[in-house]
Amino acid sequence: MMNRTILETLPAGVSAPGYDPSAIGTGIVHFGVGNFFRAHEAFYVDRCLALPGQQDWGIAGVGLTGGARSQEKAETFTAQDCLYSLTEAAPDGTRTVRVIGALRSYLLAPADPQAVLDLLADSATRIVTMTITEGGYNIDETTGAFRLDTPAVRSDLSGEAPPTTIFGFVVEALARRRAAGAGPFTVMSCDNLRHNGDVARTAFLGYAQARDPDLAAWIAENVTFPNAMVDRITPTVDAAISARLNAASGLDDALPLVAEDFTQWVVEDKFCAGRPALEKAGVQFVDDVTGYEQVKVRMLNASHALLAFSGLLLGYRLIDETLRDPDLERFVNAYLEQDVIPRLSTPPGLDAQEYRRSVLSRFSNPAMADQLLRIGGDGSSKIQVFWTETVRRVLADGGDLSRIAFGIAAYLEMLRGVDENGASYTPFEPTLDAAQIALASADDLTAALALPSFDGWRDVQTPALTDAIVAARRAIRDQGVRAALSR
Ligand code: CS2
Repeated sequence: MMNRTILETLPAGVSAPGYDPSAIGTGIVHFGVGNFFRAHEAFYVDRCLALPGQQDWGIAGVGLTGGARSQEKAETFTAQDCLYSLTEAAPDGTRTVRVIGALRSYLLAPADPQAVLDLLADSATRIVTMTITEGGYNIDETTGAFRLDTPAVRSDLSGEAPPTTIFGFVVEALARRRAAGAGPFTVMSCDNLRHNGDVARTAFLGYAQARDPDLAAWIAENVTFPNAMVDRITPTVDAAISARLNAASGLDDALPLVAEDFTQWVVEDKFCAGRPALEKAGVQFVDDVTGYEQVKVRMLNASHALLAFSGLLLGYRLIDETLRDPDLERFVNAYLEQDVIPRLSTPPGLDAQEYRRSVLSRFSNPAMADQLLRIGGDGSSKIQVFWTETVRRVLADGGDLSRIAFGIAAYLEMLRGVDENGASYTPFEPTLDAAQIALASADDLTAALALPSFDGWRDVQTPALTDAIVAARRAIRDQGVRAALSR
């Protein structure tokens, strides 16, 4: 395993952090240390840390889930002094490898909740960031409110034991900071949500309100929740990919990462307790991210999901394969050009057609081997976030429902876990239970429309949309995906 001692003698072609990682302070606490965070936020902060006067902005990572695998992950991070290599892969096959040193420590919350609270309460912590997935904000999609009735939230609210949810940790830490006069920190979501900062605000204030209305008022007054658009495709790294990355870099890294060479972070400049000089590291600061996130979520993420669901059914496993299939390529272009783009308000200077071409070319990057099971995973949460606005708009203006219906049908047929060649795979659906997933296999093709996946437009759902979904499912089952696609 690699650690700090190898920084002096890195293999040729691997860049070291432009600073001494052991001399960096911690100014940011991040919840959810997944691959995307490591290739995105940590990558930008790593660039900042190399600039003069920026050495207080190292990141402490926090894992919220317990269990043996999380324990092992925490031990590996610690054994590597939280260093890891990032390979950036361009479509033409060019690769660069750098060691990222921005992550300064890694804490496992279930193992030591007090250490996490102490860190958050420390006035050196000035920003709390998170990648907790689209479904992680505990929002009821039909009412838009924070759900107080889940067992974990109820237990955290009871205050009988140390917190287990991010809401419990952050709000308890803010209570301590308020009592100690330590001031607020910024709370920043790095998930792919519409108005991710506003969603985070709803969630944390919803929790705080149930705990203590005075505290909630203080948070509303003092804590900022910037909205941000985040973008960098970062595949899952399995043992085989890890071995290939290490063979190419010459490192012995237990946590290697690969990401596309493209990266973007557009952020509202609302940081109540200071921030690193991210604008010098390639981050765009804007007054309003709405247009950027609309384009990102409705074009990139939505078409990603569409290709993942239908590609899995056709027997593909990687996203670049789906775009080499002329039927899928035609279909996703039609979806973007006819269903999405006409209903977007793009930010000034952003050309939607150009964005479409760029997104599809990024998906086609063969150097990435990005997995459809990753992209299509947690589909139930993603559909609500990525498709809802487009579905609502098409329903409202009476547009053609056929492509949307096909996408929903492909999602439900995909949930059955068997492709058209009879090969099985396991869809990853953390928010659905087995009985819900089983609805996708019912003979009654409307039964699965009760899934929460479709809550985002339940109030405007029409019989015409239901009929079109049922017809598309019937066509997929009877004639196959390809025939259903060209209907
Ligand atoms: C993907 C994203 O999993 C998904 O839903 O669409 O992870 C995508 O790769 C990133 O948002 C790219 O920025």
